[in-house]
Amino acid sequence: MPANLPPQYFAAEKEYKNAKTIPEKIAALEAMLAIMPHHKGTDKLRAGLTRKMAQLRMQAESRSKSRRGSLFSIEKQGAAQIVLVGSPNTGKSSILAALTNATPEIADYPYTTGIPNIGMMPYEDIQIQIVDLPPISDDVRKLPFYNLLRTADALLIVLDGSGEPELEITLLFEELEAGKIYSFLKEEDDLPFGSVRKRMLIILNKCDGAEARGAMEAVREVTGGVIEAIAVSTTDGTGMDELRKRIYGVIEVVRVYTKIPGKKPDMHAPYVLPCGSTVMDLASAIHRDFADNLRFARVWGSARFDGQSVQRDYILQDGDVIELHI
Ligand SMILES: Nc1nc2c(ncn2[C@@H]2O[C@H](COP(=O)(O)OP(=O)(O)OP(=O)(O)O)[C@@H](O)[C@H]2O)c(=O)[nH]1
Ligand SMILES: [Mg+2]
Repeated sequence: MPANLPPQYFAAEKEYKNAKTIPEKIAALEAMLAIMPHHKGTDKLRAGLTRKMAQLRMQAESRSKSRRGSLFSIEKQGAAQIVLVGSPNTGKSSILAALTNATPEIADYPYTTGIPNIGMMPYEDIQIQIVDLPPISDDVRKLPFYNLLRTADALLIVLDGSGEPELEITLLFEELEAGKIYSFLKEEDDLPFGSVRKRMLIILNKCDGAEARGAMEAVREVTGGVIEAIAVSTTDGTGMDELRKRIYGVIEVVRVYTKIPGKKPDMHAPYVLPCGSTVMDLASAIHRDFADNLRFARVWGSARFDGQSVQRDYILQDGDVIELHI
């Protein structure tokens, strides 16, 4: 029986063939399995891919064990790499599954996730990489993916809103701080040498029952409201659309579109730059020649009038259309 596979499957297969690391291979296989239609013609193929995935997972696990404490890295893709962090069973994998195409294992017992799962979250015209990690229940320096926590663009702190989220977050901060990873709660001068400060968003999950009443206030008592928090439920979908927006907000980027003089702008593939980037930063991101020879730019969007000429130090806003003149 023919498999009748859609074109997206072959795109994912190409990604699998080009993948250099085990996590990338696993991500591509996950995508292939997710896209593959369910019928008799695909049974054999599905079984083969599932077997391959199990082998890769075992390889990854034994590698991360033998390299305990060494660097475990996942190549950044898309506009930003953000990681889901939290105690066991809080719903990290459920959140990854709700936001992306990934199909991580989800179960009602703790320590379900053994190695990171990766997914891409589409947001309007960009993609954000989300990494679901095994749970944290100890000093993060002991974890094989410790480095990932330090290099990620932001941390999504997942708490169980139906449990004791204020306790969870207090412990989690202690565990992160043991690895010199801080939020923006503490004053600048207090931090020890080698510390990193991470943008964070608190996700109060499982807010679908009466147990979650009062959870938000309890968490705010710990954070003083300095770290943004959102109540969601992956079970009934509460807050999930808002969550996507907040995740875009926490990575603090702007999307800018470029246009060639006399032509229409390319509104499909924005350049994604950190908030506060200038026209010059955009030019450098495009090509050195642009940066070296930039005279001025014209801006549609944030400028006072459309097509206004601006200097190199003009600060770009989300959605701006820019025409560079060299
Ligand atoms: N009531 C309720 N249950 C949820 C929600 N989200 C996840 N769960 C359940 O919580 C359990 C744990 O979910 P996972 O997504 O596996 O949690 P995790 O944080 O990835 O767990 P570990 O990998 O073990 O750390 C599962 O039984 C889920 O069905 C939610 O919004 N509401
Ligand atoms: Mg999990």
